[in-house]
Amino acid sequence: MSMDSIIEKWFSTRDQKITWGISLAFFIIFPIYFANLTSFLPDGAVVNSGDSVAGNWNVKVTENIEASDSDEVNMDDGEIFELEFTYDDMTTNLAYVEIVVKHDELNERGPAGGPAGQVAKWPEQCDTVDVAIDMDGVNGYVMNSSTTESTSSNCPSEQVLRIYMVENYSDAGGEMESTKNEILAMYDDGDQGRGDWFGEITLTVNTGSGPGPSGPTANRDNGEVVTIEWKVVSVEVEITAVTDTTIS
Ligand SMILES: [Ca+2]
Ligand SMILES: [Ca+2]
Repeated sequence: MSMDSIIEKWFSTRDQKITWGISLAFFIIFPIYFANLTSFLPDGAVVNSGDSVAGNWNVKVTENIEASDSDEVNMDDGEIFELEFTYDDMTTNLAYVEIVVKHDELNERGPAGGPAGQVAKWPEQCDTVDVAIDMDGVNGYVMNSSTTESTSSNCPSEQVLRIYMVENYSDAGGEMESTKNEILAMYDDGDQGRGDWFGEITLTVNTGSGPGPSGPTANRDNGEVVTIEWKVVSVEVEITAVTDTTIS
């Protein structure tokens, strides 16, 4: 088949000419489109290919409190305070849930009076507060970096429990050498942390006393004031190119 007859075979009719014209247009347009793919996408869009731009990016991390509450509870010895809340919003990107439990020793004192009229005052003993968060009603969290149980030691006591939804979470941000998509993935909550949160805060009173068994001469302590705070914290990430960036 000669070249003339090939041309005649493929370009003879009007339809064939149109088909070739369209094909040629795509040959020209597609390389331009793929070379500039990221610029056609909205901010934060995910490109599922290896073509994402790698380089140096400034990463700014902003935390927002999505829900929170606090209670100051007058607890008796052995009393259990039940902490309960529900968080279901899927539109946020959760970093962590933080639970803070605080107490001091406010009400322990020695017995009034005595044989010589003096007040026996033994050293005070800090009460114990145990915190246990039950994660059964929540749809997932990062187990290896989260704290779901805690016990107080000295007074004043502040126990901070954080339950993370993002692996290796840090709010530091700064300059990162990566692709935009990898940076966004680093702060993704994987839809975890939603559901019914439940915790138990238990007070155990400890009372100071002199040597030997504690009796009427021991200190008195009928409970403690315990403050319980919780907050659901989301994270927003702003990624901007560093000037003098190297595109690899
Ligand atoms: Ca005490
Ligand atoms: Ca007390």
